[in-house]
Amino acid sequence: MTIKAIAVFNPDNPSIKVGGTVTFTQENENGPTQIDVKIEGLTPGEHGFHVHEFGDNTNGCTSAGPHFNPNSKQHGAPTDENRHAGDLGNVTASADGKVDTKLTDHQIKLSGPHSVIGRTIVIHADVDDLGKGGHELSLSTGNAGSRLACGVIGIAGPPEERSSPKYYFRSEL
Ligand SMILES: [Cu+2]
Ligand SMILES: [Zn+2]
Repeated sequence: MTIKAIAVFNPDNPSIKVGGTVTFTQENENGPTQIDVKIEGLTPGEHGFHVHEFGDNTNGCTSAGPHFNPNSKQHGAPTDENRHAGDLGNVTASADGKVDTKLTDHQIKLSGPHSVIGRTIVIHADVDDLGKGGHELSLSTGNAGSRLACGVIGIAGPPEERSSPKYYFRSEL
């Protein structure tokens, strides 16, 4: 049975107008998850992109905690065996600050004990060095800098309910 989940980004700092949506689709229990990423308001270039452990945004994106890491691994690239389950590497923003891309990942699950539903997806200010940068933070966070925006991953409603995607900026609420 196909499971769908969605996260809507809220900027961590209202002066930074980063918004967007991330949709997750897993067609069967043992298969990969498709991740459709649409973000705007970024600086051009690569930005670290991860699932963090907690679906808690009490203190903005900080309360989402560390990278989701149920298997006690080191930080790595999405293609590495030794990686946090939440490590999705980087997404690249175009010259006009937009990301519109699709990822496929085998460690992101929408069911079972390691499901990411109820956790938080985070987009960072800087590039994730994928554990290879030699910085003291490389093996824990990829040294990807501050958390620009984040959204709790929830169960998606029917597509017709969100046929015209809306980005929610705090300044508009
Ligand atoms: Cu992160
Ligand atoms: Zn990580």
